[in-house]
Amino acid sequence: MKFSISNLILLFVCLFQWASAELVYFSIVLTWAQREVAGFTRDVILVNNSYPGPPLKLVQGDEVIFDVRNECPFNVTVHFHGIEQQGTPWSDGVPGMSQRSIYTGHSFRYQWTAHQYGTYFYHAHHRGQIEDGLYGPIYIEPSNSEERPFSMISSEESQLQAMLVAEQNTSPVLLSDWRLLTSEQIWAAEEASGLDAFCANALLINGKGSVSCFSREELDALTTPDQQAGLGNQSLTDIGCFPPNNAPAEGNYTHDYSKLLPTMFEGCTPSYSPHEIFTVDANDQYVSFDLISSSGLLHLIYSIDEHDMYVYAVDGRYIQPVLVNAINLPNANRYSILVPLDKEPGDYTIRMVSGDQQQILNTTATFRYKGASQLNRPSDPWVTVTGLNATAETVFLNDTTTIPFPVVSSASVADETYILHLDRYNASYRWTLGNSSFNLQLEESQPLLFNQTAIPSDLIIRTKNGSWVDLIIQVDSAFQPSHPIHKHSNKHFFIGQGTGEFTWSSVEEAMAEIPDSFNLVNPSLRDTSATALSSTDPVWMALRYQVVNPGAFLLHCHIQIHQDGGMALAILDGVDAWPRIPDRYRFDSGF
Ligand SMILES: *[C@@H]1O[C@H](CO)[C@@H](O)[C@H](O)[C@H]1NC(C)=O
Ligand SMILES: *[C@@H]1O[C@H](CO)[C@@H](O)[C@H](O)[C@H]1NC(C)=O
Ligand SMILES: *[C@@H]1O[C@H](CO)[C@@H](O)[C@H](O)[C@H]1NC(C)=O
Ligand SMILES: *[C@@H]1O[C@H](CO)[C@@H](O)[C@H](O)[C@H]1NC(C)=O
Ligand SMILES: *[C@@H]1O[C@H](CO)[C@@H](O)[C@H](O)[C@H]1NC(C)=O
Ligand SMILES: *[C@@H]1O[C@H](CO)[C@@H](O)[C@H](O)[C@H]1NC(C)=O
Ligand SMILES: *[C@@H]1O[C@H](CO)[C@@H](O)[C@H](O)[C@H]1NC(C)=O
Ligand SMILES: *[C@@H]1O[C@H](CO)[C@@H](O)[C@H](O)[C@H]1NC(C)=O
Ligand SMILES: *[C@@H]1O[C@H](CO)[C@@H](O)[C@H](O)[C@H]1NC(C)=O
Ligand SMILES: *[C@@H]1O[C@H](CO)[C@@H](O)[C@H](O)[C@H]1NC(C)=O
Ligand SMILES: *[C@@H]1O[C@H](CO)[C@@H](O)[C@H](O)[C@H]1NC(C)=O
Ligand SMILES: [Cu+2]
Repeated sequence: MKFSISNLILLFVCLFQWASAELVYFSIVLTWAQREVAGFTRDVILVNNSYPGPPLKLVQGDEVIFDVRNECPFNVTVHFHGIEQQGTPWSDGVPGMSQRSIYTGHSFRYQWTAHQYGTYFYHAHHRGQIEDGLYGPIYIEPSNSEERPFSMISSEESQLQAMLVAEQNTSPVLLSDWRLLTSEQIWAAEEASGLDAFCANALLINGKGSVSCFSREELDALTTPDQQAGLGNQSLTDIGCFPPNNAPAEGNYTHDYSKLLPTMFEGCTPSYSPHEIFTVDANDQYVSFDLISSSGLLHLIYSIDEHDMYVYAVDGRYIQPVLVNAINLPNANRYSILVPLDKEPGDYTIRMVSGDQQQILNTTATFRYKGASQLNRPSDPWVTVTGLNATAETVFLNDTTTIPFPVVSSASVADETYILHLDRYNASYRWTLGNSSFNLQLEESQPLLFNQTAIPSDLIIRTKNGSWVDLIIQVDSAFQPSHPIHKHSNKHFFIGQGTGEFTWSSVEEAMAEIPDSFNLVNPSLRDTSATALSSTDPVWMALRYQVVNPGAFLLHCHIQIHQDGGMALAILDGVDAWPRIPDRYRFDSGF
């Protein structure tokens, strides 16, 4: 048999593809440099000279080597949000937990296997650096053996085919908020003033957006009744935010307002930067996007004027598809959507607005049908600039009721229960998640993976391998935002929630009295679950997971200033089956 050159090239390409499906190298260089974002220049963490970072694309089953070289004038680490790190707890990227932080001029090699499929993202996990722009998408193409949920949308063959093709061509959309100050400026001002800096300056879609300033009259007219209830006789600041001297929002602590910096709570200057344009082809019938919230502060409500969205995956896992018009994304959650391209061809506005009560903030992008001329009218919004329904028909995703596809069952009874109190701690900007507040300095202590007693014991819970664990997150005080609580390593079930104090000692006991507050039949499966807003009463939520991956993993709020302020807890999963750490990870923080 004789090989032609083209046959040889084909053979080479096949071998190369086979080889690259096994082991993927991805290396990034982090630098700290001035960039214009949202129309304003500030220092930003660049990933290979870009903000946001480049996407990492994998196929389920791939092994990844992810090298980080730190050229920033400060320590960094990189975490892979939602990646379970099964068997590789040393690659989770959390300083003081799984590694020492990477200092200037050093590199670190993360290595893990993509056992899961779907949408994730990598992001900074050292101090507040996620708010300095260190994040990028991760997409893991599902293997063919994973059943798709699309037949629940349509049973028609041509439709199914169009949805499969749309999924193959899916693209990530990074949604975020943005501040004009760096994370260290914000943290220093919080420590000096005693205040929780809960206002952003702009919202961004794929790193693009502008700052809009509403007039006093516009702001007063937009202020919602719920906001007015919290404001009393005060008004929103010129950046649409609650003022720093608002008692309900900041709690009853002493403050030094003279230590605030301009733009933290007020000081609006408009900018006019290009926004993102998504071009779609009506011939495709559907387009798929993977929405990723890399927001540091605000929940984000996302909608495409006049269009429906089928949400078909959440946090990197298929769900029974749900038809909605708007999604309120808690920080760090991901939603994959299929959008039917069945509207009059033209330009439609994509609207993203703050989903949090403390601030009115918005941005836009364009959803453009390829080859079409402009609509001869503005497109009709589903959602108002304050995050309310703009029509009687608008359907919001109900985040707590998404059903995994296929349904996965959780144990009916847990082996271990931890009731974790989430509250302020001695200052507006300090927080607890458990009995104590996790001091930010502890990030520089010996990693718990190597030394289980490196930090105070009231910041640690210890679980047994194989155990089913219930985490009851009890938000103790009223007037709290929704807290997106993220558990590192494997996913958890969101099994219940309620108002008031969780007065029982276990879910089993609570279920005997309030069964309707729980769902053990087809609960949502997540890596980040948000507590309900608590305007007037305390609230609680119950999360259940099985310990399958021994290691030191953080549980924390994904509102970055809350994590900085101590809303975090170390979980030593599987202390009875602790892993043997490879020497290269144990003894060195770099190579
Ligand atoms: C980032 O830059 C480095 C050094 O220039 C290069 O080797 C690497 O391939 C780049 N990574 C990506 C993801 O583009
Ligand atoms: C930076 O990281 C090194 C190595 O982990 C650590 O010794 C040092 O304390 C860190 N420095 C700061 C300022 O966090
Ligand atoms: C606003 O209300 C507070 C008490 O709720 C009161 O102390 C203060 O004087 C009021 N300020 C104005 C300007 O009315
Ligand atoms: C605020 O705290 C002070 C000191 O602890 C206390 O005297 C005061 O009653 C508190 N005020 C409110 C409104 O809770
Ligand atoms: C925010 O919404 C207002 C009112 O709809 C609009 O005029 C403004 O352009 C929007 N801002 C951005 C940055 O899109
Ligand atoms: C928003 O929804 C509520 C409740 O369904 C409805 O009463 C209201 O009319 C809607 N708002 C608009 C602007 O249609
Ligand atoms: C979501 O669904 C749950 C369960 O049906 C319900 O209790 C809750 O009120 C819904 N939430 C919203 C915001 O509609
Ligand atoms: C926080 O406040 C509590 C009770 O008021 C007090 O016992 C504790 O010492 C304070 N902790 C710190 C770190 O200030
Ligand atoms: C573990 O950390 C504790 C607390 O810092 C320290 O006393 C102990 O010496 C450390 N153990 C090892 C083996 O380094
Ligand atoms: C918090 O304190 C309670 C009561 O002392 C204790 O049972 C529980 O284990 C503590 N939790 C943590 C995380 O230390
Ligand atoms: C931990 O428990 C899981 C689930 O029972 C099991 O599959 C795994 O082998 C255990 N790991 C170790 C190291 O014992
Ligand atoms: Cu929080």
